[in-house]
Amino acid sequence: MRMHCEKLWTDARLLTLAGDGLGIVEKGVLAATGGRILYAGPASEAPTFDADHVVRCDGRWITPGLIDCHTHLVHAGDRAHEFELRLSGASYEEIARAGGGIVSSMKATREADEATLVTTALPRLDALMAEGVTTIEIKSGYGLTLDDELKMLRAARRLARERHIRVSTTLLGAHALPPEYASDSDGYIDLVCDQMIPRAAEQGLADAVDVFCEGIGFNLAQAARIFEAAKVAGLPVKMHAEQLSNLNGAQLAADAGALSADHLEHLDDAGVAAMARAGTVATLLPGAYYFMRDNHLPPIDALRAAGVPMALATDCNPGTSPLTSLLLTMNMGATLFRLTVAECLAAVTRNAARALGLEAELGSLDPGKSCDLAIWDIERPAELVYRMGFNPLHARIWKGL
Ligand code: DI6
Ligand code: FE
Repeated sequence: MRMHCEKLWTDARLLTLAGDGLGIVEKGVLAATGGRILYAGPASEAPTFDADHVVRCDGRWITPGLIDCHTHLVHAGDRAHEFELRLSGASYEEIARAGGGIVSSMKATREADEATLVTTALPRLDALMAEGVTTIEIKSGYGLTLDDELKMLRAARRLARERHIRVSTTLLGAHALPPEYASDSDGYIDLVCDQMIPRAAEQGLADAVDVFCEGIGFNLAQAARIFEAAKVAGLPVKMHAEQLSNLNGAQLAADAGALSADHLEHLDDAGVAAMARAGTVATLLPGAYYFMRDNHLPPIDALRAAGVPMALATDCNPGTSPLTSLLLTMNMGATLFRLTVAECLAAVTRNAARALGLEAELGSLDPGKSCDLAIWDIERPAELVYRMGFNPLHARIWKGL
């Protein structure tokens, strides 16, 4: 059989991530047309392609483009000074009570205009892209007024026009209580539900809605109201759940059909079971665990045993995870959380796509999916997880280009 294709990568080793495993193909080819994968598999079983353009890979490995499915990439300022304070003994809570923490990033973000938010986010985005990231999720959550949250989301959308990358945006209006609502958290939730969610949806600025369900964030009843408003607006939901304590947020999220529940250090068995039933992805964020010197591990064995799909993401944010390397995130997932190499690789491809509701489009080298690829100068897949601070990316392809 002869078949035309625009682009053909030959002499490649593939990690297709199709199905359940890594999908290793030792002598592979990958064909694409119109930005979509036509074929990815053994050269011996491939049709004979008439390609407009052939790229020889000399045995390099091709994986799906990496997906960072949980970031707060758009924000102004940094918290390096608070890091210094923590090094001399102050706690995250003390710093927050003294007007630092999320509120200090909120002030800087409110003061910044949209263009400044874009300019300051670009170096972080470039760092991720340099390691083969082709899709990124970006949350709002440092504006905490209607206008400032929409401004953050517009900045996130603009990043997608500045660079060759797909951006999935999430409204996280319920990230923290802004000082002007200090004694009226339900009043703030009214603002999120009655204004932020409907406006963001109408303007096409949000692909999902998130809530920080935590003692220092919002309670279960408030999270439930956010989910209800998101449903009315036709937006999928996710949750920052059980990071510092167990509020049974993941169960609420799973029962609401959430795409993912994220962090999960304090998740219990009932939460695991609810997530397994609902097919909610567990998005693990080892960068925050590391940077906060947390020592309460998420229940990895229970998640694995229950078959809950696990994703890994940077959680890139100025306060608890100033991390812009998805490769290092995989290393932390393995070293700190004891994920296997195969689990780490699925966690930044197939399962990360699912955490964004984009599994039909992304996350594996299946025919029909977007031709988003990372081509690596490595001898074996484990090298992508094993090294720390080394980038073996040879080429990055987004939508076939
Ligand atoms: N959980 C976190 O760890 C971050 N946000 C969240 O919901 C904290 C963000 C910050 O400190 O700026
Ligand atoms: Fe986060």
